Amino acid sequence: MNYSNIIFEKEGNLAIVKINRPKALNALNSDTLKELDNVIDAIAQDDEVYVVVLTGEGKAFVAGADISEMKDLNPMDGRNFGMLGNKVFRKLENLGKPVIAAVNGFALGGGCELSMACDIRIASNKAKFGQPEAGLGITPGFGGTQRLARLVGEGMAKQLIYTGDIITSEEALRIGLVNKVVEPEVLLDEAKGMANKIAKNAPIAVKLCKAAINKGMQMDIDSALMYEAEVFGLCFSTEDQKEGMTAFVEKREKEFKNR
Ligand code: DAK
Repeated sequence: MNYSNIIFEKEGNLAIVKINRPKALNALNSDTLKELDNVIDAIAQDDEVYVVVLTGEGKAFVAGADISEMKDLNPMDGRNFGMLGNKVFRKLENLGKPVIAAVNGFALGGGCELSMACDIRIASNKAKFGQPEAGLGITPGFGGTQRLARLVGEGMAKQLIYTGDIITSEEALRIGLVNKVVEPEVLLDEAKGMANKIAKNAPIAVKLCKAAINKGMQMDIDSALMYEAEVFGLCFSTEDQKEGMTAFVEKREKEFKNR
């Protein structure tokens, strides 16, 4: 597929995906959501890609769902738009590879929600976060009420969603919405550095860690620990487990093969 609204590049074992509608502050219209859907499928099937970095072109990460497109939707089109977005965000969240959001600027509404569907958020000190939907007469629709509450707690999520306040990346760091804040010039290198560090570990183990955390967070503790034991056991069916432990015992560098 040729992309018009995103840029997709591969660097070694990393995939770099950039939302590329800078004139509209990378607002997510349905064409962009469809391209994202397609690129996530392509990345899922690409055994060379171990980690994904997601960022935005220009001064925004993503300034939300596209208000000009949503404004005149009838209820059925609104439902279809919402279902498309939810499908894409969930696919990203469940992708069997870690996704790091490098949040370069505005991450508002659907943009904040997109960053929260990623595993890790690194933000520029120029980034701004918020869920301003209530001021537009709608509720967050791409998982904001759920993922924000899970990340920062119910009280803080309610404060941000009810007021629509836009917060700085420093405040986002303080409340646990982002993992790290860096200068804008080093944002992408910082995200790629972390991605490459992850990519050096056994990809299947990392994938199972993601599944254990994501699924376990939705379970009671006993079921979650049982699930952890299952994926732990599964690791012993991989060549990379043998390689990792043998290399340790033989005091040599390990060479993982994603098998
Ligand atoms: N949609 C469409 N265009 C947008 C946009 C957006 N969300 N955000 C910015 N733009 C466009 C502006 O219209 C402007 O276009 P031109 O006038 O140049 O043609 C261009 O980007 C530059 O924006 P500004 O001139 O406004 O730039 P400033 O630096 O002055 O202001 C800003 C930046 C980010 C503070 C401002 O643009 C802004 O407030 N933008 C809107 C932010 C926002 O409210 N975001 C939340 C959108 S609502 C659902 C699913 C999803 C959702 C809801 C339901 N269901 C499943 C039911 C999601 C909703 C949202 O995300």
